Amino acid sequence: TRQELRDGAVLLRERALAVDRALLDAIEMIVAQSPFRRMVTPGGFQMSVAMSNCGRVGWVTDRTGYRYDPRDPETGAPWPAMPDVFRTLVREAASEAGFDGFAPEACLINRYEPGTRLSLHQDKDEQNYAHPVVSVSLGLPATFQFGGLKRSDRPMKVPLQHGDVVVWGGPSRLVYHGVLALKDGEHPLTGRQRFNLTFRKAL
Ligand code: MD5
Ligand code: FE
Repeated sequence: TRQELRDGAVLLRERALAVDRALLDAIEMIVAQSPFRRMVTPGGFQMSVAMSNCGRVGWVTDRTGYRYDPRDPETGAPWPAMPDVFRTLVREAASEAGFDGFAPEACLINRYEPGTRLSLHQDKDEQNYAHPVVSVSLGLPATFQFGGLKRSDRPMKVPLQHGDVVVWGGPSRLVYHGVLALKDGEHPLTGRQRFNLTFRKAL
């Protein structure tokens, strides 16, 4: 099912279900090379979400700021390549939401455990906001918050479940968003975890 959450934000419920195991296997391969780690924000806070990346560049934060980096700062090596199963799913989903030819070079992999949250923010570290951001949810359900272009706009709550894909484009590309503290639970494929893949054209 295809549901427009607001102008430019399209929720494709369970769109990734047919390839869920392939996506999770690929995550396992990636984090064997570039392990999950909790990064530090420029303000000095350690994030509760653990992150890794694949693709030509990866999103990182440390005391010096946010950036896209071609190398994993923890290992010094390039990030693992973006698997074809990621590339194909995301290209198709973006197309279904009205963005043909979406070819992201960055995939941020977020890992949430019970209690982990992502506070309200905008994604502003990319060069060109004409490209959408595509996100894929796997494992435990989460409550996603998304508001408006001002932090003070009251956010609306959207439950995101295993296999859901969201395409954030057009007027939704720069809206404030976050994830509420993950509720404890058990998912047959991921246990007590939620993974989110966030695909962006960074360059
Ligand atoms: C997550 N990750 O569930 C989310 C999914 C992040 C992040 O927010 O920055 O790693 S991506 C959600 C997103 C991206 C761009 C725009 C909007 C939402 N939006 O307009 O609401 O781990
Ligand atoms: Fe974000």
